[in-house]
Amino acid sequence: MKPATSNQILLEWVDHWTGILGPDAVHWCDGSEAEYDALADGMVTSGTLRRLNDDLRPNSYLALSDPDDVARVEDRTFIATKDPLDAGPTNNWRDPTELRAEMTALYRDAMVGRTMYVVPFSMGPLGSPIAQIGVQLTDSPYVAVSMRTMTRMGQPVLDVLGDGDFVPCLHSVGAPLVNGAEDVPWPCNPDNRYIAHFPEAREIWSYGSGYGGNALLGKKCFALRIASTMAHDDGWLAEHMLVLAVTPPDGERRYVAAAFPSACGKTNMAMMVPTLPGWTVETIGDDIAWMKFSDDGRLYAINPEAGFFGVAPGTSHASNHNAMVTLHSNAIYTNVALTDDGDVWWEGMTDEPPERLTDWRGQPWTPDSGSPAAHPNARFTVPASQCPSIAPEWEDPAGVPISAILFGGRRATNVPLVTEARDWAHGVFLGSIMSSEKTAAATGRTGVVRFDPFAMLPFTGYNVGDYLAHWLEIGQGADSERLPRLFWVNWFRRDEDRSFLWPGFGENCRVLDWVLQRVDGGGDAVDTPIGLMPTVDAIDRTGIDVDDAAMERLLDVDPTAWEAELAMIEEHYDALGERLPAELRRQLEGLRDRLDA
Ligand code: O2Y
Ligand code: MN
Repeated sequence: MKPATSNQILLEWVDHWTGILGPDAVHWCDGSEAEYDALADGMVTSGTLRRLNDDLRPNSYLALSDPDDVARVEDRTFIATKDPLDAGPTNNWRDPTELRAEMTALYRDAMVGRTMYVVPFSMGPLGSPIAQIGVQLTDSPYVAVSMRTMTRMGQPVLDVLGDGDFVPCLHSVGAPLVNGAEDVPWPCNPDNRYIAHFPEAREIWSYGSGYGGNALLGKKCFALRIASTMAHDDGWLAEHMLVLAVTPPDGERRYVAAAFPSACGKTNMAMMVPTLPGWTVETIGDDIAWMKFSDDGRLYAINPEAGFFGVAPGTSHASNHNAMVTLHSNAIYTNVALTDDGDVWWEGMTDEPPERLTDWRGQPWTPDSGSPAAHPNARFTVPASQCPSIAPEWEDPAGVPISAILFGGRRATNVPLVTEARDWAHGVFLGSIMSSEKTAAATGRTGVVRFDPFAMLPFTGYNVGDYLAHWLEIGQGADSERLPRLFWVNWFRRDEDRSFLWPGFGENCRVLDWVLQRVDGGGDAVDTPIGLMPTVDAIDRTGIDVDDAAMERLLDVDPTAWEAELAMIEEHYDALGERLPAELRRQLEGLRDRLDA
């Protein structure tokens, strides 16, 4: 297939890498449905995909990965900058020259026996002033079709690109088929994985994995790690945030962004079915937000993605009805279980598991098997446009104006249901101390607290101290009246008997209600040492079983418990290194003083 572009830099880059990678063929992806179908058919023939029962899951496929290639590999994720300090203490640093040499040796002839796909993609609606273009070279047809779902992909992207700049993204599964060697369903090279970022050159090189964020380079690698460095340099924000459109009855439509660490229910919240009568909550995005200032001084967000790459286990009509409806067709499932009638299943989808399944390793499975039928990180890849809650304006090239940003985590203790920041700098402080705790599975007791500033710990492509300084600077340069208001939320606080104090899911719209009242200058609040919190009656509890005592516990700030929290924050800050902004230390001292008062 002939490339329909005259972009010389792109053509030369593709030629250069074709020479090194040595593929048998080069395929420029046009992004058409016919191309998607042909690639999927080819993968059904090769055993990479299995077509599901068309009566139950039209136009949908199941992929089972290599058991050693099932998730992002943070220990093999590198930020290569000239100065190690520019990668900072939270990233794995590599010298760019050395890393390029090491990886080029691996890339040599890495695509022998395979086709190299040239995948032009746009992160964000085509032509949006907030969008950016990338081009990924990959030898994985699974990646090529997944990129069609997750991004705007193909010829229209080349048309918009013209002679402009793009982010070069290089990917190989690292499994050449030398001397006509036979292929396997999921080629990869688990002993030699590299997910490398070169922020100074704005380039991504990935090798050895065909899975998710390691291989679909538009997502975490580009839209977060590389984009965060672009955003730092150019005065915008690339964040690990969902975006919602919220419309109260007879109220103004508002847009709320929310950062939660991985595995805190972001996709569920993004597709929330609100329980308050007359409210609508609609989805703009479920994982990543790019936010830029517009001429009116407000921050406008786009969802740079076009699809959802969500965790399947735990997704059900009870936990996320809109996701279940989204998944009715045109999906690729990876590492879920297969039913006898050619449908998919995963833990949590139904109360009772089917009597018999084929598990994610392709083995017969029964409820007595003693292992999960679906891998805990099993995924679905599905177009966002199919989501019943998708907002009509989700592809507006101008983006949507953000009124509030929530910072969340999963904390059994100490962190109240909702706290409003006093001002932008205080909000940045709250974002910097976001944390989650893992329940120790064996005991069900409180586990280790892991701080995850802005839910960006694995995704900031540069020094975390500089990242936090950038957030502070965004506030300094803006009209404070037009900035989003910042809030800290925790749906996961538990009672002494370990039960959750707050019902969560669709009931979280009650917290959104208070948040939007605050944005509008209303909502009853009290000043506490950690920020502004709702009075016990400020959040509408009509129709839910949360009594005053539970609400008091949800909003409790216990100075003794917070002494221990302060010590943890101190330690967390020490680990963030020498570029931690002094302002955040000042904020911490302010908190200490208020707790002591
Ligand atoms: O395991 C992977 O490769 C993907 S991780 C992921 C996927 C979608 C959305 N968020 C995440 C994440 O880790 O935050
Ligand atoms: Mn994520």
